[in-house]
Amino acid sequence: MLKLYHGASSVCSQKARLALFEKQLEWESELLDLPSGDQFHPDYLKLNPAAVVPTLVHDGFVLPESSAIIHYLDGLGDAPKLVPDDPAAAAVTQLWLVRTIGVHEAINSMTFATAIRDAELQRRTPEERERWLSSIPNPQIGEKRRDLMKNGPESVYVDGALHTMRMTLSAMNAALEDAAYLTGDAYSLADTAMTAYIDRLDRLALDGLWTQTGFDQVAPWLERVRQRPSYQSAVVDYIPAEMARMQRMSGETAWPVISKRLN
Ligand SMILES: N[C@@H](CCC(=O)N[C@@H](CS)C(=O)NCC(=O)O)C(=O)O
Repeated sequence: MLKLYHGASSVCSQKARLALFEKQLEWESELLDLPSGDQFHPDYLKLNPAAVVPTLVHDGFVLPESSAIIHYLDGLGDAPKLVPDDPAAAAVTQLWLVRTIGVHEAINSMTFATAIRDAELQRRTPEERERWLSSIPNPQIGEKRRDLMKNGPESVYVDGALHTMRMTLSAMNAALEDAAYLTGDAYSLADTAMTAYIDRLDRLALDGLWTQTGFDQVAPWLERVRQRPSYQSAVVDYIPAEMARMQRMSGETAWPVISKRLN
């Protein structure tokens, strides 16, 4: 049996769920409440010592890392393979999976600088916030979040994220100039890997990162991948309307500052 430990609105959980639905696999859900700290429960830390989601468990085999998970899932079940047969297209698919590690960091920065910051500033006092930040096991991550909480869209981490996203969106745009999907005319695991990240930016009303920068192929691609049934089941069904509204509002407020930082 496949069991996925995941978070409702976490992008890398969405990515793993997209693969489960694309592959039409049966799976059991273990939903963690990340804002409440379920990821630090000692039982979960045995599966994922980094205290992050997602983690896949398949008949006792434990696999963290969303890109490794979706690659593994592609080898299961009877649905058509999402990694292309052609060796070059397969290698390009692999390249997109590797790229998503850096993309994840960028999306994490953009989300913490906007929607999560707004929510945290409302729900914790400065003392509670400091206790939360100091309890983060990896001090580098704690430092990054402290800066994002303090400076929001003016954080230096937003500059880093914008740099990563510019390179990523440029590579996407180039790939999509003469193909419907990232590795050609057929949907592949590269599209599964990238959907949740671009979708998050759009939900944060940061679509100006491609609509105002000449990366014209990105919006139609996002529309295409959103038309797939997997998008409704893996992403939309897990995002409460109020959260969707807050994400958009936070991003809209931050966009004037963020857009000035594009160069
Ligand atoms: N590279 C990892 C990133 C995992 C990750 O950072 N997950 C986030 C959610 S998208 C998380 O669990 N955050 C909880 C926390 O930071 O406390 C992957 O893609 O699986």
